[in-house]
Amino acid sequence: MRALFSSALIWLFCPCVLVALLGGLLVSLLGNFAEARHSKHLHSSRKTISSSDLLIKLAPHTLESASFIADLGLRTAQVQKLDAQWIRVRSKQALDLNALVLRPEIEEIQPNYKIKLLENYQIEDPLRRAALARWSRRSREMTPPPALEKTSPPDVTQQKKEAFVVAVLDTGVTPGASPTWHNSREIPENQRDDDQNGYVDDISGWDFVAETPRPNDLSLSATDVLLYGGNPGHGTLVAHLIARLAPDIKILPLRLLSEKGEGQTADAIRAIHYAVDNGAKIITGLWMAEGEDLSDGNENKALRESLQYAADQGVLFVAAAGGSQRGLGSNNDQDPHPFYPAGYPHENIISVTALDETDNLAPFANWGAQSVDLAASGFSQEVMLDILGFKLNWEGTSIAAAQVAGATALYWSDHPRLRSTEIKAHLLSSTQKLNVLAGKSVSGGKLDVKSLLSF
Ligand SMILES: [Ca+2]
Ligand SMILES: [Ca+2]
Repeated sequence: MRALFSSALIWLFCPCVLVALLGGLLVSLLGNFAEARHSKHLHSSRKTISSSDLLIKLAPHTLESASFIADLGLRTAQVQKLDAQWIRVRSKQALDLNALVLRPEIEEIQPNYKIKLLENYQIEDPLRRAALARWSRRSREMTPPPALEKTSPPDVTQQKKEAFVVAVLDTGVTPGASPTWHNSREIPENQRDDDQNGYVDDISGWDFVAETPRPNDLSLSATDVLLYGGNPGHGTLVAHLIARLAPDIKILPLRLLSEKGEGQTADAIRAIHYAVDNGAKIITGLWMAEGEDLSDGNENKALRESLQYAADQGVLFVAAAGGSQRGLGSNNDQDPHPFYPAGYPHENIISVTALDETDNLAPFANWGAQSVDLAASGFSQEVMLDILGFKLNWEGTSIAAAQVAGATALYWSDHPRLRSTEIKAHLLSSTQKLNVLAGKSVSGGKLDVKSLLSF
């Protein structure tokens, strides 16, 4: 028995020594790396420092130099341009970060942080889940319907409204679920990038997950949907809600979340730039991004800079404040514990939380006197995905945020000369003040569409 115990102790002890040795080695490596960081504004997570999927910000005018990449010793690396300065570098070989960070051409390095859907809905009824699976299979092959021929030419006001674009950065949108943006500079299905924007045949948005011109809202396999619910059309629902409030505007679907509701910072950056560069005035981003942890010195600077790009171009970014970050019934004040992008200080971000049917804060909803702008209903009986052939009740801050995006689009398309800062100010000023939101949001009120439209 004693021998058995000793033997067990040895087996326990050996791995401990090994772990300690490896840990020491890791700490030493990280220590060297941390020293380099101080001199180069390196933004990296200690947990993911060994990541071979990195976002690198190059000094201006470095990007065109292909020899620079070869010079780094990244011959087997995949390099993808994200914007004017940021690139994504994926490598199967270990990257010598200490060498990279010393290069004068490199301004920043960070991991390609994950993003994920805030609220992934579950459908309890197996019959409805089966219907969803059938719909998902159809959605996979669907192409957008051709633009409808109108019997009479639209008047000037109507044309202006139809030119107003809201980009839905989400799980995709099922074709036909909402009026869809059309890229008139691109010829479909000729395998050419006619408008030279970097995307081939992108006539109605882009799927950044699968790299195809069909940003359709997909679900998991039929089995997964039946067993687990899968993605029950989050992006389609968001587009549907926006179009219900603003039926004349156009939805630009950009799929950056997979059917599991997961994505990455690199695609968020590309999608934000795509939306801004193709004329979207409002972007919805109802997901959360990893990487911001100031206590650990981590920053998702790449995402922040793309949101600043949108701000500089006068584009609003509607974000869901999220919920249940620390569990139901707990303190959901996100001022001291913000999550992102809703919690960023950018002036163009509108952070929305959810109310229940009785105009109380929904029990799951986050709030924040400085970080949450306003509230809207997150428990709508009217909200349903009727394209599925049955009614669904949904809840969450995504629903609230989608309604704010729709109302803002309706108002802004009526007042196209107003700047984004004015639109946001009018939105917040026109809210219906509620005691439950006093001290828990910037405006202290809930979305009031009628009041906003008469502002
Ligand atoms: Ca193109
Ligand atoms: Ca083409």
